[in-house]
Amino acid sequence: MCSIMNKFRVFLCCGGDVEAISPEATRQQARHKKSQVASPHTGYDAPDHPSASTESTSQNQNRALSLKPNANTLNFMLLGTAGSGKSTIFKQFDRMFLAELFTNGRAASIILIKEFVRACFTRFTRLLPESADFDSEEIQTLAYDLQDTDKSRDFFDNLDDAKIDQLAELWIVIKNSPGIAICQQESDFFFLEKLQDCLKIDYIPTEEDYLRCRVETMYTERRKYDNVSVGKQTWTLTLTDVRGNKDDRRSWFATFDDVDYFIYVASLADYNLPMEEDTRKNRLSDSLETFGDVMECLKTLANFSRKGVIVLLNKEDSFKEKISKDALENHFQKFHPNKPNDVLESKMFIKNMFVQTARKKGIDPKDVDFKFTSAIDKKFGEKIIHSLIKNTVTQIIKG
Ligand SMILES: Nc1nc2c(ncn2[C@@H]2O[C@H](COP(=O)(O)OP(=O)(O)OP(=O)(O)O)[C@@H](O)[C@H]2O)c(=O)[nH]1
Ligand SMILES: [Mg+2]
Repeated sequence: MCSIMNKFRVFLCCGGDVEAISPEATRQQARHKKSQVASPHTGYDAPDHPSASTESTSQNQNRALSLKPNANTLNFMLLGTAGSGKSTIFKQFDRMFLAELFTNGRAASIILIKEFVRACFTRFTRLLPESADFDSEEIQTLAYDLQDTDKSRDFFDNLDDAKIDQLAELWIVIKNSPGIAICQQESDFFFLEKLQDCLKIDYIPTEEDYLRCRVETMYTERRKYDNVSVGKQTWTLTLTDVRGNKDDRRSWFATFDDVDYFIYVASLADYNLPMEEDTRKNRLSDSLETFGDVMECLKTLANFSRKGVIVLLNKEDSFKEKISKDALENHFQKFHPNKPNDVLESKMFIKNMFVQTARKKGIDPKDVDFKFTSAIDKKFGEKIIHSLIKNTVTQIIKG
């Protein structure tokens, strides 16, 4: 019993007393709860032993959060523009506190990944230049057919080994074509590079595959995690995930009053991408503006002093890879680094833009926590979620 408890107990070194957060109780409860994703069950790989040297969130926030007396519920809300990584973080919460749901989601993602690969082919074949170098007429015809959504669906519905090999050949043509690499989004290359595995009939998605699988959120989703032990107390967490598309952002603000902690997710890797909703606009600039709108709204709340805000500067892994090929200074003219293509200088410049945005909106940046993250990281739960919850509870108790 003792060893089981230790397995799931994370000791966080965030300053002050060392406290334990145990998702074990939540897991037990989850086993009895009906899962919200109906799909076949596969064996769940228990997470690694949480490390004793987990990274703490910085202690920027100098405000004490205080909830209603005797409250034991914490409401978190994910905000951020489309594709920034909110739902990936939602999955990471599931992984920690509703493991069975995570496992079911992973199993169900087989079909989503296949559709994702199909959509990538349709998008990329439409971008292929006239000069694309095809090895055969067969592959050229395939490239032409896949541009059409219906034809590509038909092709993917009737896959066999020969067709998968043709796709692999076409993928080589696509990735060697000029201009394609620059407009990729995180998971495109990841899945296309291994399409011969993930289109096979016996494919089982790994945890990373599930975290990398992109499904645009269409409606606000809310999840409740019961019996999350923090220190000696048990808490109920709720987590709200919203749609980041420009058209839906107005709806976010309606429920701000009930939220205790806002998690604003911004993708560092957006610095060189146009928005899908408006291709003339840079995604990172849009995220900064949206963050400004959120700050402005928060400032007007009567109970703002009781709320926490963290900005997760996400996709650090992808950002590091991209910066060496396409410098931030190419896209943000005000950025004059000492060293070209420098990752640290670049990410600090982006962080500073968020800090300045908060300040401009009348929010003291000390009241906002900032953290560089990679939401697909296996240890995201242990590194970020645990310390976020622990810090929140600590502040509430102090308050
Ligand atoms: N490489 C990398 N990919 C990430 C990271 N975080 C998220 N992604 C990927 O980015 C894509 C978009 O992530 P989502 O979580 O669906 O984005 P979202 O914010 O929920 O977007 P909407 O639902 O449209 O509002 C997915 O393919 C994720 O796997 C990260 O830290 N690194
Ligand atoms: Mg989403």
